[in-house]
Amino acid sequence: MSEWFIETLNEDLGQRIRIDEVIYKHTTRFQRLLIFKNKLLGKVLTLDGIVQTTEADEFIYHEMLCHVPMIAHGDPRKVLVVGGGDGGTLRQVLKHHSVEKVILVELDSKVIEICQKHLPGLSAGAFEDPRLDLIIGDGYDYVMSTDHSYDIIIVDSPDPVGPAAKLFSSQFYQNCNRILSKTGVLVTQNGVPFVQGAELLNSAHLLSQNFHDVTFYLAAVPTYQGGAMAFGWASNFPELRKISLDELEHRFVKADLTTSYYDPAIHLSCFTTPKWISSLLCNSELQSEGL
Ligand code: AG3
Repeated sequence: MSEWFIETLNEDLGQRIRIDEVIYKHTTRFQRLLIFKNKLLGKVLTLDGIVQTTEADEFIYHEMLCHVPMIAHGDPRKVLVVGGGDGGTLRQVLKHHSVEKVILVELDSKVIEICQKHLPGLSAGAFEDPRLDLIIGDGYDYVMSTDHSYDIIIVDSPDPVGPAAKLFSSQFYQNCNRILSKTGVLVTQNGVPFVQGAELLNSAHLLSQNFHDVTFYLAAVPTYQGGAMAFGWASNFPELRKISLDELEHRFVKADLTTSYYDPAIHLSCFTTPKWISSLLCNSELQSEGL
């Protein structure tokens, strides 16, 4: 009899993944960590019963979370990563030679430790990079209190349940805006719209209250169940979304990135959302105008 991991994100729809071998299981002060092996997915990291990343499809999520804002910016030097203790985001960010400093603020040091040990390919040495300043602490508190400014802020968080919920709040977004450089951009993981429509709407509403240019872009990550995932995009510099394919190609070649999902054509097309998502977002804009 096989043992199955059953995800608990949604009451009405779920996914199960066969546990071929439990690699690590531990409850920290903050959350339940589980790493297991699956034939199709490689090692799977789950937090509090929700798949965070897998060896097989992490590249889609991490490349899209990082390269879309960074290539759009063109010359990102200072980057803030909130969460992302598995190191996947950090590895992609550090691929950009323009980056001088990355601050990564992770709440749970255990995530960093066990991912480096059991999922070493995710960070691939990124935690050793001299451009990194690692802070073990609450990303929310950091954003509320820092005076540094950032070209790119990446929120690589779990879903808005439990300790991560405040990373989806208006106060948090307001302070992200405060510490963002003039041509900077904030990106967030925003769940899977088909199963988490309310979360998307909520973020759209709160982001629009705090930034001039707000939208979402999409990528289908197989183990984030229910269809394409939405990434939040918030800036005060709409030009970042008007970069031509030629220019994107030029920047991509110059950045000399090795990628398996991201390329300039994907960059342009990921901002095209299907009609039902666009209407959802339209409604949320109407709501914020009414405030
Ligand atoms: N953070 C995003 C997990 C999203 C899971 N949510 C979902 N399936 N709706 C993952 C951290 C990877 N660095």
